[in-house]
Amino acid sequence: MGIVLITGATAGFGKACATTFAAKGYDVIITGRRKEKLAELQASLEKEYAIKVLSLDFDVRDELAVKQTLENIPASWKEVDILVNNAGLALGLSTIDEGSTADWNTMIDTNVKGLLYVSRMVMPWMKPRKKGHIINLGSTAAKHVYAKGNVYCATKAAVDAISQGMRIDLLPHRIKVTAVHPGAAETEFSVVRFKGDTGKAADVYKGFTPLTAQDVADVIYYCSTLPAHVCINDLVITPLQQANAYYTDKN
Ligand code: NDP
Ligand code: 8X3
Repeated sequence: MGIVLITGATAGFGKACATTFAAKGYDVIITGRRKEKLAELQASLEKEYAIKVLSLDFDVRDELAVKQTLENIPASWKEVDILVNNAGLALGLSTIDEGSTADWNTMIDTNVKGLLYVSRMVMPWMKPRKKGHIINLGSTAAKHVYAKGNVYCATKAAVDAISQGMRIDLLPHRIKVTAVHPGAAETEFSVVRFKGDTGKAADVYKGFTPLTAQDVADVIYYCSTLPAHVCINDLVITPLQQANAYYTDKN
């Protein structure tokens, strides 16, 4: 089938994407910081499906680690057909005057710079092959800013803009770029945002049925199945009860 590289495959959307693409016969490159989660996922995918898995543990914020790790994978693994730029996070919810500069740096470095570092490495592998597909995880937060979401929303608006720029850059090379913008999905996202406070995280999803990681992975996979001349540029997916990033009809 081909090769898919998925960043942030240790949880949530990335893990569901790895499983979904593996089930369809793709070899998968799974990345993340948590080595034990990568090892578990690799073992289960290899057991379940007749595909190959390459696990790479690196922090997308670490430019040198991204470069050295990806540079050094075997040439056959560099024939990446689909890159899912998924690794990302929100940290905290606060007004800017009360915000944590450390949290801002982590979000900007991960969601924006990390995505760029990985793309910078993979795009030159795709260009000579005149084929490829880059799928970037934005968010409804890219489209509308919600109260106290300021910097996280800005990072996702940046992903939206970077996706548009990438599309222009890559059109001559016939490489597709799709930005997928999910609304509220129950993954580890809110536990990370609220720094381990599982009660606060669970409250986010009360009063409506959130998306699951699998819902989002199914949509990402669908985007990759279209004929060579068709590209979904920008796709927003929300739970039925969510109209946009700041309006959800709870109960
Ligand atoms: P999860 O917290 O469940 O998963 C996030 C993944 O990103 C993990 O695999 C984590 O791996 C990885 N990651 C985070 N920071 C880094 C880093 N510095 N280096 C490498 N990997 C990193 O979140 P989701 O699956 O929900 O989110 C995935 C993406 O979708 C994110 O970009 C998020 O912003 C976006 N999104 C999420 C929505 C939601 O409601 N859940 C809605 C819209 C968009 P590890 O910790 O092992 O490094
Ligand atoms: C994640 C969705 O609304 O929690 O991007 O910011 S939201």
